[in-house]
Amino acid sequence: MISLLDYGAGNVRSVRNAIVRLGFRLNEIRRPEDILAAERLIFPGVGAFGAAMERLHALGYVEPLREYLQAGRPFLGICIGLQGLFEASEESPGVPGLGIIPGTVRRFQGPGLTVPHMGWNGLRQQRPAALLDGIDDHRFYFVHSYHALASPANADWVLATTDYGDGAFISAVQHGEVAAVQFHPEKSGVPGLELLRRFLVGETLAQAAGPLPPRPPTRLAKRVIACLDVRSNDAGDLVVTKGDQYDVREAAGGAVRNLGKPVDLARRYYDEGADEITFLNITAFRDFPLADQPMLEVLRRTSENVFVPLTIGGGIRAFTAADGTAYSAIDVVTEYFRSGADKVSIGSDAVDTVEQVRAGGGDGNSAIEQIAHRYGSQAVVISVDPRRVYVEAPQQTAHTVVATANPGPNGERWCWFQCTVRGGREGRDVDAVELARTCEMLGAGEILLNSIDRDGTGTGFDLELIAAVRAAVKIPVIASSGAGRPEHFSEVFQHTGADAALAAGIFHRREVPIAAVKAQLRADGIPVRD
Ligand code: 1PR
Repeated sequence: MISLLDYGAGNVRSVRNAIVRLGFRLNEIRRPEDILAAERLIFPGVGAFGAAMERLHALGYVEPLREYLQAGRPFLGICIGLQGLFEASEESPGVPGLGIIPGTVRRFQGPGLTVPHMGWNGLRQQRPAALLDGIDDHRFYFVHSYHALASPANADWVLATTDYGDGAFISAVQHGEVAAVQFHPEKSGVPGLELLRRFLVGETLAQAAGPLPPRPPTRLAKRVIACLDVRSNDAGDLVVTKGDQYDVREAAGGAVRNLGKPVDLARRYYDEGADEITFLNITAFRDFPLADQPMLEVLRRTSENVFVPLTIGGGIRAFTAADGTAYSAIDVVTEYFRSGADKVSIGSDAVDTVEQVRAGGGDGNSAIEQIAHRYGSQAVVISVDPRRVYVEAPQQTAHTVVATANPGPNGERWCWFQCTVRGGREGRDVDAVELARTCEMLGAGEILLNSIDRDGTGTGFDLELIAAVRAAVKIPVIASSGAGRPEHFSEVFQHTGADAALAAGIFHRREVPIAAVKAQLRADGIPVRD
């Protein structure tokens, strides 16, 4: 019997799904005494260090948890579940951790370093241990802004380190039956599930083999993301569709293009090696998203079988339903997280928020701020839908302009990138650079950067747009729109510093397999997850 310490702070559905998929039954910890009664305990921390510790205190869990850990009983911490074992964290000064491992958790920093550390990175196993032996040469999925450092005082705990920025941080610890990992095994595909299985069956103790050979530094992989634009077709069925420059109908006024069933396609992309899967509910701006039960069902069914990160976007904002009931953006995303999402993406509402902030009307209560506060910045993606606006000279606009190698219709050599809302239907007086910067300041954790000009064209990503936004923020940027060939992915990584690249049409139509994209990246020396 496996006990799950769900202290109600976020999405632990993925951990649950992975455990159930591995054939185990789950026991929920509901009272402090359940902790000491547990046989094997999993602590999947989410959110911020301070919030997690405060919650554990409020629930009366801290003392029994310490007792359980000090007795060396079977334990697996995940992410904040690792950080909480330390004495303190810079994330929440003054809030003590469980104090089982000596050391303070620090924030990543460094010139030009993208934070959070998000994506697939490797491990340098420090000593033999059945938990990792033989799977330590795979990459695992990380998402965190804070990290623990190895020191002489905690040397006997360190099982693996991972390189990021200028140094290495602790990515796995183990002491007897107590283990914890900074990455998310439940989101790390087959090797992640294997690690979980080993913990669940009790195959975790160190083997008697000799010391391991030194490992080369690890590298964060560039992510390849499959995107499913989802909406109801004219018959009312939820389908994956795909537009050309955001027009998803076959011909003017024709039927909505139908490229497959969302759950089946997501499963296919997981099997084919997608590093993440994104669902965009593209017409959710019209209706209240929580009324869209089929979409929630898609998420639930996908998360049962897909063990890489899932993002969902569309319609995330505060909403007043027809009966007058007011829902906050938190109500909407809580339902998405409960249904299996790991991240949510906000489009139109982010543009409204940036306009308000610019006008001095930011009240600290935007959807971005609320969600980042409650679920952590890493869970908040901003989906940007920009369109080029050409100008003859930079002085013609107050927006951030770029000199373009693709001149406008009248030979204009400059352009800015105008944000739109409602699926490109309405342009606003906000540019993509300002949007990205302001949303980062408000707490967003990642930018999904589309391009209406390039969407569905297969002519390659808009490198000028992506480079401009990438240079403006420290959070990860996902390049999107226009991929037509594997070479386009290498190009976007080499020329813009994007952290991930997303495509839709070429994958849906089976024109380019994900494996071909990764083979190209590998051939060009760009790190990818196998
Ligand atoms: O504004 O918060 O309700 O969110 C709506 C979301 O739906 C936004 O993320 C917006 O990007 C998306 N969306 C709205 N209308 C469309 C449309 O196509 N008519 N899709 C739409 C955006 C763009 C990409 C696409 C890439 C790659 N789709 O996500 O997948 O361009 O395509 P390609 O590889 O085929 O070129 P809100």
